[in-house]
Amino acid sequence: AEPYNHIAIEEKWRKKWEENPINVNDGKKPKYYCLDMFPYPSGNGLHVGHWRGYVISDIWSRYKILNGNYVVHPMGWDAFGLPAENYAIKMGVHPAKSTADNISNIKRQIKQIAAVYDWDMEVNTTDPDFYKWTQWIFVQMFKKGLAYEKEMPINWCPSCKTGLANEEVVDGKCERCGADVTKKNLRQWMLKITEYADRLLADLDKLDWPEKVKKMQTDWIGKSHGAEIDFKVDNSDKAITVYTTRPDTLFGATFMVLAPEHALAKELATDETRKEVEDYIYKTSLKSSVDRLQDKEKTGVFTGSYAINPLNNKKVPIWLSDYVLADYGTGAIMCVPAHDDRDFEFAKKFDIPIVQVIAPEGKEFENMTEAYTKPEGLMINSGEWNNMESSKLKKEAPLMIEKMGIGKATTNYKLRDWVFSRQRYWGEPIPIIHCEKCGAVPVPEEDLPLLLPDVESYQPTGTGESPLAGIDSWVNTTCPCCGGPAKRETNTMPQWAGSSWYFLRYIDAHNKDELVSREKADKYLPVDMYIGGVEHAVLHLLYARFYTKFLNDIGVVDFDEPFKKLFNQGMITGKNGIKMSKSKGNVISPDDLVNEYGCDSLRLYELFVGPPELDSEWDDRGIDGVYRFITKFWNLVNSNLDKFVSPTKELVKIRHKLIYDITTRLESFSLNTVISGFMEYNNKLNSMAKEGGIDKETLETFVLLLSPFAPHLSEELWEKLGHDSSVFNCTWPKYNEESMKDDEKDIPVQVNGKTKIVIKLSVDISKEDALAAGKEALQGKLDGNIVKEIYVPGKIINFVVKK
Ligand code: ANZ
Ligand code: ZN
Repeated sequence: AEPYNHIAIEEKWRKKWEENPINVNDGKKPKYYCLDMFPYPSGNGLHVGHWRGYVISDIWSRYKILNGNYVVHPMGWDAFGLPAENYAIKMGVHPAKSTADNISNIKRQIKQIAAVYDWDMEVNTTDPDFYKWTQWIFVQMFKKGLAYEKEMPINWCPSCKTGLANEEVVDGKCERCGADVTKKNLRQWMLKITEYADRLLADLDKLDWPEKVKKMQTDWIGKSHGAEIDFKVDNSDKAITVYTTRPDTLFGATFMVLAPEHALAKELATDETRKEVEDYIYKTSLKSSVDRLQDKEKTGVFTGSYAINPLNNKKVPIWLSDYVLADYGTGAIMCVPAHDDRDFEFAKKFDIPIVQVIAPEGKEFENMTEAYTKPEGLMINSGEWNNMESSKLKKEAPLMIEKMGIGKATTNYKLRDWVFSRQRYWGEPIPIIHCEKCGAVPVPEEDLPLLLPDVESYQPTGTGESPLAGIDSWVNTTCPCCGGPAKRETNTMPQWAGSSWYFLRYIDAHNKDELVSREKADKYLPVDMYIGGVEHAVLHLLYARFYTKFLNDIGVVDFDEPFKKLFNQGMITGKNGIKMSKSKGNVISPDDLVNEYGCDSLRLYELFVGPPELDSEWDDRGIDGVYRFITKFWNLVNSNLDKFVSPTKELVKIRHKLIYDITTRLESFSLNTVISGFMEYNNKLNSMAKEGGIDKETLETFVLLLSPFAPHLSEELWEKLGHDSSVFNCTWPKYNEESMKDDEKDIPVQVNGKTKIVIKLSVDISKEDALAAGKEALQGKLDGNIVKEIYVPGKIINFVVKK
């Protein structure tokens, strides 16, 4: 028969799909929006790991097309920001040129995947027609008071020479370049994401997302309930307010700790302690956040002052320590060493008394060697609270404290407002004009986009100002309000600005007047399925949810969650699980593989390599296996074209089982087992074809099921099977439970030759399964040990038993 020629076949069908697209919007079909996380056009091009997510989303899109949907499946470029700019600086090429070059190379590579992207929808975040709307959203936020200016110490990456959002600092290091992050006091543009904290938390319930990602967002938002309690400073009219989630332990508070940055820190020092206190404050200010987080040994200094525990009026010493953070809660804590690990460690080191106030199961400890941190047990050493259950008290104490007039019940969030300015060139200019008379004035909407000026020197300055500050002709302007002289804001937006809303623009990418028309938004949004890597769990995915809620509030869209369902694919790694990277020299480019084996083989191998949600190791020989499968199936169809038989009961059964197995595995995203399923059925069908011949319908069904995975091959075989229209015009086949059933027979189950019960068993059942079924049926009626087990297929089961 004719040999499988992937080059000719794939070329042929690319042309045909271009002439006759397979995903047509006839206005009647239900829409299904399947979105990929769009790539940063970095200079290295795509490797086989990038393919994985795109192959998964394409299979899902084609499956939805076969289920009668019009699938919105767009692609674009996330091209502003640090990754693109750092690459440009490294290569010494202007970022505008390097991003354009990278995009054209990556686009060529993405086209090799043969995904059903609609390139009319393509967006590029650096295109002025696009970032006009990124700026417009900022102006709307400014008008609503959600974008505001503030001078504050922010995270600063000394290597990228820019401020960073909290989300961009991972374990104290820059998420981009890995440098240790320091603090820098800078005037910032901030977005008030905290105003949405409760909605961002509560609405996670609506989402069909991996639990892991929901938990990461929940922890990041970090909502906790507790109390703020006021401690008077002894011999002073000052008071210190602490935030605690464990007001039940108030009687056990034997000292207090303030963050060294706390407003009262210096004031509390006495003549004897002043020098030591000031030294400690200064030393802390030099510490990078990594050191502060990772310091094993607790450090601290006694201020010399005392506070009064408001419940028992006992004097407690006030300390400073860097384990208390300045920007969480009130920056001051009451310390309960008996029931908190950090406080325990601190008390041990500085010899501060430890008072147990919770007794688990009434147990009092003689010498505590570690803190008992559970809110479970009876209160002791706690005055009127003695004998109360601590978990109950933990809930009730905030209101009791409020009634006593010593504090109030509060809720706290870990989430901080979003530091939104970058002191970098390659980003959307923030559309604000500073006027001495009128203050910060937004660029009028009709003047948007505010174009990023072309510059020669785009390297970060490190001065805390972006390179734009050096272009006088651009900076100096007139105030849109009063017409007087004014200066432009020179900071740019972070790389997340465009990606926070790009998925809305795809469906109306050429709209000159609106971000997206409301009519189209109502029809095609939100996203039904979002596919991408898990690394964006709290950055992009949180920001996009915030933007969507804001755009919902101002009436641009009528939904408040952008992504109904989320799938995170795992990474493809090199040998021994090492991440693919140019520096490690283990990058595998898809280009050669596509030439040698074809797109269809590579698509199949991307799935066969392992469970799609897990990291999987690339194995060069693995692709040979899928290539063999394809050729074997190709030959099966071709060699039977002129000798189909009529379907037997056996053939019908296997066809329905095939549909069932592939569909259920695909629906549950078990895509690697879909491919192994195809391989097994291919082997079975090959033997059946040799034994009694094979029917046309079974092979047609196989081709149809295979089409989302290996689209070129399937189209070619579909044509050979006598069809003149695309396989993607078909409907996904349905299985029928009745036809899948195996033939059954009555089998007597005997013990020592006497029939005890008769059961129904499939005629194809294995010996083990038959014996297991026999034992289960006999439950309780077997007294003695089985010494022999007999199964005569289709006839009898017999257990020989000895007492
Ligand atoms: C007394 C206490 C007793 C505490 C006890 C815990 C256990 P979450 O759940 O993360 O909100 N805390 C408050 N502000 C802090 C700050 N700025 N830096 C470091 N720690 C701070 O944690 C709240 C708890 O963390 C608070 O409750 C406080 O210690 C500490 F047996 O107060 B707790
Ligand atoms: Zn003005």
